[in-house]
Amino acid sequence: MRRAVCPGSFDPIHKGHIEIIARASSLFDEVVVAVSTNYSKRHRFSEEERIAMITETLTGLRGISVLPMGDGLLADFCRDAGADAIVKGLRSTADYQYEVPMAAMNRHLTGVETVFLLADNKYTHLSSSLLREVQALGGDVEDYLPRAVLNRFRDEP
Ligand code: COD
Repeated sequence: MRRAVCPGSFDPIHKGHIEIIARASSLFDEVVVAVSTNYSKRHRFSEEERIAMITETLTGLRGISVLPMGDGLLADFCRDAGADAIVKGLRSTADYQYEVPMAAMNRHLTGVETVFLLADNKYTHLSSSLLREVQALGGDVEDYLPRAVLNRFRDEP
């Protein structure tokens, strides 16, 4: 049984995230979506809301669980979850340069490997912060966000 962890703050989850998690689920038997929360930062959505939106969105994908990671080390979370790998999406060379030291450090800390999947061309320009900004200023973000997130934005604009 091979288990992967897909980590992120997912504030909120968008179609770039979903595409990477779906591809991870076709490569691994189990995928744990680890929802990180920086307690010194104000997130747009609470940890509970982010977990609820991710769970609702990923219903139907095989072998997925969604767990809070808090603000601890990802390597510790992976060890406790019995993960064989971390799966992350790469959008650009900037992502690559940012991610490589973290992958090396995570491997040093607990031996966990990081597997990088190239982001789909349709979604390389997406980030949660950009989508939050466009939505807050009245732009149309329907193409990029799952229904569960669009409903929350409508309920609490
Ligand atoms: N297309 C494809 N994939 C994407 C896209 C996109 N458009 N946008 C994001 N992704 C992928 C990336 O792989 C990203 O890592 C993941 O989705 C989650 O995205 P975000 O934006 O929610 O993630 P971040 O940057 O908020 O979260 C970063 C972590 C929580 C993974 C990181 O900070 C972390 O590991 N924190 C734990 C503390 C720790 O262990 N620190 C030491 C590290 S060595």
